[in-house]
Amino acid sequence: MATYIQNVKFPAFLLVLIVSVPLAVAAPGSDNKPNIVLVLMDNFGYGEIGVYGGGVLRGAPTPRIDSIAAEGFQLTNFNVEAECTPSRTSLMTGRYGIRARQRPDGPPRGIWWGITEWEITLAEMLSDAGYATGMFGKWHLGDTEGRFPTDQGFDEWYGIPNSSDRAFWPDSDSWQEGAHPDLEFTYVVSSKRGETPKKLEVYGREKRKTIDREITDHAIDFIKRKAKTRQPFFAYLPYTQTHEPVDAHPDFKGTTGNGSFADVLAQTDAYVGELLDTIDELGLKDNTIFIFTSDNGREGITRSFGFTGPWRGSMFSPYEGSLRVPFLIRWPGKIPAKQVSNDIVHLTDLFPTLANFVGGDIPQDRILDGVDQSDFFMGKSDKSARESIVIYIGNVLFGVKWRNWKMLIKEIDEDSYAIRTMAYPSIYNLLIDPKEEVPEGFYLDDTWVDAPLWQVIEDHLASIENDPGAPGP
Ligand SMILES: [Ca+2]
Ligand SMILES: [Ca+2]
Repeated sequence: MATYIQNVKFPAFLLVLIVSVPLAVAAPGSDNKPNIVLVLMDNFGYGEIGVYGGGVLRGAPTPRIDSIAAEGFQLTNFNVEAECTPSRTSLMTGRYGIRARQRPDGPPRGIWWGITEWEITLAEMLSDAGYATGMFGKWHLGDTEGRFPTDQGFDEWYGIPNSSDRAFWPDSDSWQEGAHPDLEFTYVVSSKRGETPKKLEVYGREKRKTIDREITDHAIDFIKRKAKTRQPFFAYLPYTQTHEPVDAHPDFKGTTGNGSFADVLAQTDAYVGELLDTIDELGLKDNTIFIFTSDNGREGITRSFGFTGPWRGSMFSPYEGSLRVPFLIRWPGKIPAKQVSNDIVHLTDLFPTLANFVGGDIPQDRILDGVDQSDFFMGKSDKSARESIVIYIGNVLFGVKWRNWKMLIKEIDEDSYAIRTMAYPSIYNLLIDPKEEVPEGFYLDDTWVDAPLWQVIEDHLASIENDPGAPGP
């Protein structure tokens, strides 16, 4: 960490654990608890879908995804982490990714990434609250024994353990068999709770075309099976698109006439529509929380075709195009329809918020970074329960957002990915300069923002100092 940061003097006060009293939302008896369907896209920018300025502008209308906004709450300042694994850690644990990987004595490579068994996942919390839990899609939080989804609270899983990067390998002309003992093609796998995942098929470019179709089919089957019981369910769909390679299903390839990305956008909208129709036809609409979001902004690769809307940059950067993604939530009768807010919300907030919606337990023995947004989502408060987030790339702290202000103590060169440590932090007013084009070098009217911005960093670093790190592996 830079000298600049090390010199910060920590305030004497201690961090405050984010612990909330569960709301009495769910009626007694698990059969009255709301079902949860959570769709998580991969490397999917803020600007892809219609209600965020995409859709037809991107060559494919997205009426089904847009309908979630019409029937629910749309956030325009929903923040994630800058890459897959820390972001999925935030979602699953309610803790910033840095907390899962900060232990300095872990193995240097291979094992020490993702989350260890010690972490209490969203699926474990919901499982303990009486939920059936199914995951259909990409995990990317650990691929060794004891760390698969079905070791971490999911009753069943169909999908891929790691990144879709590996879908290139089987089709590569330059693949070298036996190059390293850890190297093997990724397989589509399935497992039940506690089982070793069964390898089904090699995940190559052909499989890439059909896997999101299969994820949808498996999830619909799960939802229909669970609807016959009185047990509430959590269906988690981390789709593999629109991570590269973006390969549309044969049913959609060429259908938009606007290229593979638009075809996949149309495909995704149709699949989300099938999920919504399933919920509605089963009579579960009013008793199901439906969420659509993404793990991080668009791909960083040149010509990868993703779109961040008005925001600068792409994933692996500290800019808004990396951190701000679509977030739509529908729960008819509980969450008011047609709501839009630009207040800051973070992916870590889903854990405590969903825990409060369902009467689940929030861990008391560890630091949670997420805050309970249930009052905000349900219209009982017109303000988000948080005003700030911290920004990391890997283990490096880049800066902070507070209200409409942003401070970067490091910037990144978007061509070379070189990190620049700023002698004077870059300050951006995101309402005046949404694209982060010109740091406010002479913000003489507004130097007061230093105080709240640095306070967020100081509080966060104090909490990290006091955090022993996740035990494991
Ligand atoms: Ca991702
Ligand atoms: Ca666990």
